[in-house]
Amino acid sequence: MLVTPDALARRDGRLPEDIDPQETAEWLDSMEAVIRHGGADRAQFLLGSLIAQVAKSAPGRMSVGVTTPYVNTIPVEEQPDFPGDRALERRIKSIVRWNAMAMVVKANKTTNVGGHIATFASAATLYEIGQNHFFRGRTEMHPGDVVFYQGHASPGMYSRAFLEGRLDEGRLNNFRQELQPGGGLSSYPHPWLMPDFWQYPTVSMGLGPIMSIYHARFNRYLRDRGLARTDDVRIWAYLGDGECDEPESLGAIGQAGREKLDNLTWVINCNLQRLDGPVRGNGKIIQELEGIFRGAGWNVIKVIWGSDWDPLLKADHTGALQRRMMEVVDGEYQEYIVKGGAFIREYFFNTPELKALVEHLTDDQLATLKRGGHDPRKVYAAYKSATEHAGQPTVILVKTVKGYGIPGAEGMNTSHQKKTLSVELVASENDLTMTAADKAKKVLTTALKLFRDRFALPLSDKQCETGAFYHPGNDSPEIRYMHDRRRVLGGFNPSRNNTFVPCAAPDPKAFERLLGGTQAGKGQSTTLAWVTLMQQVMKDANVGKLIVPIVPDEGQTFGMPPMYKSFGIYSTVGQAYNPVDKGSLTEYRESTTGQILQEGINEAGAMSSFIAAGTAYSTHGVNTIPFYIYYSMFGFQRVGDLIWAAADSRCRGFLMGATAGRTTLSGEGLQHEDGHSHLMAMTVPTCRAYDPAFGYELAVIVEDGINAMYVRGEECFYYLTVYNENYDMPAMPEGVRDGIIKGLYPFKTVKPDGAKHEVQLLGSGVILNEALRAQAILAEKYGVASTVYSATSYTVLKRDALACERFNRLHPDQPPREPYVRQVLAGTKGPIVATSDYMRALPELVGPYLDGRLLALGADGFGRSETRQALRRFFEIDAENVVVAALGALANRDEWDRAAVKQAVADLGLNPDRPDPWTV
Ligand SMILES: Cc1ncc(C[n+]2csc(CCOP(=O)(O)OP(=O)(O)O)c2C)c(N)n1
Ligand SMILES: [Mg+2]
Repeated sequence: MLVTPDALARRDGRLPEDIDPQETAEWLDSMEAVIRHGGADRAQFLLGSLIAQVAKSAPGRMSVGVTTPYVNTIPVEEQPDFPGDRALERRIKSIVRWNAMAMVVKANKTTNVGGHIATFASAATLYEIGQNHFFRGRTEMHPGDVVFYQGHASPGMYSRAFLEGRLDEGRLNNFRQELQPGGGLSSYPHPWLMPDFWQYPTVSMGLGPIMSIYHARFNRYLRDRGLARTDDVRIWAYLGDGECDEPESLGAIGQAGREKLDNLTWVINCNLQRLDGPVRGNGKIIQELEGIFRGAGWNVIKVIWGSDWDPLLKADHTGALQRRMMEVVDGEYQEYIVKGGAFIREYFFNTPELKALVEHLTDDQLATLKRGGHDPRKVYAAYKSATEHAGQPTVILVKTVKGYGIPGAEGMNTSHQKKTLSVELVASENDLTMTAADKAKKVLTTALKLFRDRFALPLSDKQCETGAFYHPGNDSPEIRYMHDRRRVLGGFNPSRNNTFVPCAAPDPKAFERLLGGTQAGKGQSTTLAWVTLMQQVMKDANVGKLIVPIVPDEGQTFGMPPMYKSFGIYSTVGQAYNPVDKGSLTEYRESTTGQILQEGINEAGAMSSFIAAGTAYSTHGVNTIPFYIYYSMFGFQRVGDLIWAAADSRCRGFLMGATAGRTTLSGEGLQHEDGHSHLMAMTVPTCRAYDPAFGYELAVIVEDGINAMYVRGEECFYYLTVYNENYDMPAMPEGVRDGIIKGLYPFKTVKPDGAKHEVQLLGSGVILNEALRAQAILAEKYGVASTVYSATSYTVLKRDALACERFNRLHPDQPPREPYVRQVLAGTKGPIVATSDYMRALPELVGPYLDGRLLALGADGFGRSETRQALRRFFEIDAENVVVAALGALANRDEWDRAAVKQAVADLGLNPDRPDPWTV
């Protein structure tokens, strides 16, 4: 016997037994009468009053349900007329289905590039209704709606674009083969690879959903700050039901509810399946999601049953059908798809009363009773209602069949991975005259014909057999209709605005304050230098208003509160309370025109805001410049996939990894001390990462970064680590600007009288100070000359060196290019010792270009709670260790005596026999 959720709930004691069914029936009858005469609102009112009454008598015992019955939210009487030509739209949809399927089947005939058929098959109606009636395209007057398309439904979008004349057959033939002549099509939505087509990447599950929420919120920000007109822009996000298990998918829905983002519509394709099997075999995903979303303040619209079910529900006078709908679990609904009409009659309509309801229907008719997501009228009604709903975001929970109409795939657990069509050909199985290849061909061609017949496609047997793409011709009614509809809606979607209008450059004055350094004894950290810089740049006439500072509840750690007061924290409702620190210089001031996005403890949300702000140059033609500042450990490590998505999105802006370094954030320990984010930054192709030591370096990098991205139009974003250690900031020396940006420049040379030996010392970030201290010890104690270099970016140096190496390799007959790091260091003398608050692997990136001279020290291993000095000694990156490393390297070149190095180890207090720091 089937264990229903209700039965389970009773067994667990969550639902009481019905001890008086007669009384229950009377109550239900009265409620029925209320609905008939007073409508649903009256019923809701009475229910509310009843609950209040019970709550008074039995305080704390009452809980109000957050789910509604397992039927469509919009009753058939309230369903609007369908405004389109249903027959024509069905034909268009069938052609889109065919080409989407053919694209994947074709690609996998001769390659193993993969692709998905079943997902779009289940979602075709959901997208076609959007395309014909809702999604707006970009015009001069309207920036277009932003649609986060479900990533692996992409063949459907390409197929439609082919009919629209935007992609030619050659591109379709090269689905998932992007390097072919004439170009191909990327597997999933990737703006980096198809910059005039896709707007946002989605296929890493959960990222599309969270990005869509923060995008919708950022549109409010743009409006309230007078930067763009966004009221009329709708954000649509298409998700899978399995995708809802990702924490990022549902983790931010409270934000959307709280902020009343009625510019946001989510469509969750509840085909009840994910990759391996059912999403909630033992439960009901639609009911579960309904409760979660309603609790988070969303408007929930369920589209469960197609129109064929309307008369059955109407005839269901006792409510038996509705109860049965509720009691069957998703795993069993999936079985109905696979087992067919007779099975459904036997097991779904499992009582004489239910069987009587469907006795006029044949088994075939039972098998094709549609789910709501395959009924254009139901989907249209839901979209219309969602777009007209004010004051809340809407989620539309749509029930569909995975692999709808695909022979061999419908409802099967294997449907997600299907890359071809198949049917069982029992007759030919034992036919010894056929080869395996012939059989496979026959299976496929038979299945293709079945597909054609199911969707009434005007294809000959021959066309069918070859799996050719089908285009009905530009003058056909289908194509004309498509174009008409898209014209009315403003143009094609997806479509990415690929033009960039540069900003006027910021006034260099905004950066000058940091160039002069700090007064002696009045040190500053690079984080505070950034706050100082922001306060100047945010007042700049050209870019000030465009700056979007983003922070996840660490503003106090970073010294930002003065910014709260002067620039305000953005809030859609302003500030409905008096902040406790009102009137102080650091007042926590919220305002509808506030400039700062304070995201709470939510790095993923903050990163999504960064993406929305950093891509507004494309979506809205507004060059907002995000500066997202966070604990550097909670960036690449915690939300690395969103950073990857930012890069794919062609996002611009500055990521500020604060409290950086494995030894500088003293005290915090293993979880907080970052000694590797720069290595991770290197993995993101459009990320330019810097580790500045001084305020002036920071100013130069930020100024050049703004100019690079927003004036010169370079498509990248920056990652800068800033530290919380205070020290005197020197004034900028002459002639170092170029070196700061290229990643390396000589900062200070010390040559004691009579020095015979020389070393080169590289330092980065705060640890440059240790290199400087080492320089002094080397000079004073050992008479060794040295030059200290500030290595602002090993990763920038590395990329330049790679480009030179590659050029030289492929152009052996041309004058070789010299990597910048060699231009600076190849002509110098002696060993090169590098130290930083990051792993050794970071400086070692440039090792191959330095003739074996580089010796890197670094903070390899887990951080731990200690003082800075103790940690620097522990990781062997401090001045004393640099000195020993330099002397040892000289000894290796026979320029220093080994015994003298041993003596230095003792003199400088180092313990040579402790274990490797990365092992403890
Ligand atoms: C973060 C992440 N994990 C895993 C995957 C691999 N993956 C792609 S689609 C899919 C199943 C999707 O199921 P569902 O969300 O229900 O979408 P449907 O295809 O059923 O519409 C999985 C596991 C992924 N793309 N991203
Ligand atoms: Mg699914």
